[in-house]
Amino acid sequence: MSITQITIPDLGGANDVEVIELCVAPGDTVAEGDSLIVLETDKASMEIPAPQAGVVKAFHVSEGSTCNVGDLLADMEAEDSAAEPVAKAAPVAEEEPMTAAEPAVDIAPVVAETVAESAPVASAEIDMLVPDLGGASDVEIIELAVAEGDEVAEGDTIVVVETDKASMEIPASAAGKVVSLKVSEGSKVSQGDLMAVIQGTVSAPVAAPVAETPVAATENAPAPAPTAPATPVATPAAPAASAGGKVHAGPAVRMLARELGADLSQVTGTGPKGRILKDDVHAYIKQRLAQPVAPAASGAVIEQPPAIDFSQFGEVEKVKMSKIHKLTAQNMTRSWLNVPHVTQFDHADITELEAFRKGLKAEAEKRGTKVTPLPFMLKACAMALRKFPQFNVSLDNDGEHLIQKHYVNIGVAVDTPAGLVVPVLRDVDKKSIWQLSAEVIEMGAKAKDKKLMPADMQGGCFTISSLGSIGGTAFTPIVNTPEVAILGVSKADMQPRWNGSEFEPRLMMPLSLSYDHRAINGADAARFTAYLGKVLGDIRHLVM
Ligand code: CAO
Repeated sequence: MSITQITIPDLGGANDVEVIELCVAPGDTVAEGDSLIVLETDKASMEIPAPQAGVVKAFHVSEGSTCNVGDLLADMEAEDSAAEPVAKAAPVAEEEPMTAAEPAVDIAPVVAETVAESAPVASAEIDMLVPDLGGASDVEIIELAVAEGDEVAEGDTIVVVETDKASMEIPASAAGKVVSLKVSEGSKVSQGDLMAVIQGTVSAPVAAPVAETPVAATENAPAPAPTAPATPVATPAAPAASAGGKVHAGPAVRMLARELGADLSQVTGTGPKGRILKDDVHAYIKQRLAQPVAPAASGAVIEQPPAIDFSQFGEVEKVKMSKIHKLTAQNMTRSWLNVPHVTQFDHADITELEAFRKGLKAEAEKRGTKVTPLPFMLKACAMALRKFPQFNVSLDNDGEHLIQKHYVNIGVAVDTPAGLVVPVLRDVDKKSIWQLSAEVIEMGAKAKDKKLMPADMQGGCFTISSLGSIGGTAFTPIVNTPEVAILGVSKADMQPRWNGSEFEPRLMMPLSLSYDHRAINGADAARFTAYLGKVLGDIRHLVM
């Protein structure tokens, strides 16, 4: 195994160039052409690629340090130690390595010499022309950094263009107001094309290109380095970071963002001067994945259906949605879009339960209350949540953990004129049927009188949505996230059931258990509803 010492290549004459990013760590395996570090002068940033495949053993530079041509950059162990050791790396754009023997690319737009010759002139409309793009033509505009009407400072990026070798920010050479933009994202431009018209005080009529990565020389072609426009320019090239909060990222980072679908304007840069690093893009994507998906109503997730003027079909009226209605719509959409739902259907034979419940009527009246099947459902679900703790979890946002709850709070969906609300009953497993009956009545009344406090609707582990007093044979409730399951209860109905020798009438209550298939599997769901059927079928189990 041979160790190759990689040195800093010719930096186009620049000295004391700052290392702004180490792209790999010691121990990392890199392919030939992978970026090792990113350097930044006051005019351009450049990535120094590995001249060969291998393992990075050590760096001799660190972030924030400065370096010059010939300085030791890193030690690398060649992947194939028999291969000819490469002594020097050359600065390249993206993927096209330049041999050390070739003349160095002049990475900086040559503009400074002309500065003194230009004097500011009075307010005027200035045509911002596309400067020399290092010989490249028909270059794609990948980003418009300003909009018409924007005030720009001198040096602010107007557009970002990208060749197959480098991306460049083209800055404004003067401060002023963007009167009109003459290009759009995706359009192709060449030197001399009109980009924009700026109204302002200026000293020269063209912009200077700022190379984010020097355009590389190739074996056969001279380096198409961005050079000074033919006409004199007033200002030295701006640093790659543009003022005004514009995106400040190198081409490799831009490419990564495009591959991952990251909007760089949303990414927080942690590099020097707010520069966006690859790690920032990865962190942003990770955070986005962990976030609940934005409601579709915002248009952020799925395309909105087209707006229709219904008045063309008949008389209409626009009715304002209540706050609860809007919140419910958002919550339902979020759950529907995020949760892979499955619904398990079953029946519970509540013939005996109903006989028992009806027998409680006199005592209930004495206590000033009423017992419906719901408190029994609550109690049975609480027992099922204890027996099947995988139903009493929430998925952690990190995508790697479940939050196991050791308390049993159950929400009850209540339909009110103002909308659907879900008050939560606490510690259901520890309460009697009498207590639960009283709480259901109290919570239902509070819900209808709009007296529920936010705390009354928080902390649920599981929800019951009962349509039993209304009708229906089954439905598919939507999981009340961050819970992972919800039980829908439909109207109990007398049905003929085969008891082994004959059909007999039994009161069957339909159960519809919707669950988050990321947390619960189908077999568990079937066991859960079967268990509910067993407990409700013989309520002596409730005291076991
Ligand atoms: N099968 C057959 N009958 C049922 C039943 C079922 N699954 N569930 C309840 N019933 C009966 C009750 O026994 C009661 O009849 P009796 O007076 O003859 O005993 C009648 O239906 C009315 O019950 P209720 O609705 O007053 O009480 P509840 O405990 O079932 O429900 C609450 C409580 C708060 C949910 C209720 O007050 C309510 O608002 N219900 C409306 C339905 C609703 O909003 N559901 C939410 C759906 S939103 O997804």
